[in-house]
Amino acid sequence: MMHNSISEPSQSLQPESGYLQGEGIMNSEKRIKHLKGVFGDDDAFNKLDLEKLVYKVQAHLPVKEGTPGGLYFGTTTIQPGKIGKEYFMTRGHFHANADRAEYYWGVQGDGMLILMDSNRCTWAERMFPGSLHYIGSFIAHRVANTGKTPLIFGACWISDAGHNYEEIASNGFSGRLVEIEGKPKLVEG
Ligand code: S6P
Ligand code: ZN
Repeated sequence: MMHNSISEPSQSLQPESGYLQGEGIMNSEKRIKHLKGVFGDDDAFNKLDLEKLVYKVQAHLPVKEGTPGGLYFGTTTIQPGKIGKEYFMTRGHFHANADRAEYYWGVQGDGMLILMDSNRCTWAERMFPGSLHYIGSFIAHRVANTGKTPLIFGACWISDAGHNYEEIASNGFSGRLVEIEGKPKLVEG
């Protein structure tokens, strides 16, 4: 049977800013106070205003978390800034179902996608407007803003991926992205 109906989409995405609007868009924020233990320099961390915004996430989660076969879509905006020499960045995670992959892509600004495999080998890929990143199975991922303007990136992931934040909270990544002589560098740590 044919429905003969034409409707407007329930959600929209502003292509230039990644901004999501419409039904059921989830918004969350991470301020300095939410990121204790994420950055290496505790003294620098303790000097910052606890309410300062580091990043925000918008997401469209159309099916219940854990549903096989669904997809989620999100936009993350990381403010420019550093804690000591380390750039503002996301907490980072493995997926709870660690073999589930994800796409990231750059929308605005300059950044670095930091990746770590299950042998704790860490590497990074440059992010810029239009950069595309396939994050394969068993790879932890976090993003740092290396520029002077907000870094905006998109993400699409599987609804039964879940998030394992505990592994990174306990053991971190094996490399940290710091600014040395004005340039981003991955160092042990
Ligand atoms: C979800 C996806 C992103 C991140 C967001 C914040 O799988 O990777 O939406 O949740 O970039 O990062 P994090 O590490 O705090 O979740
Ligand atoms: Zn993820």
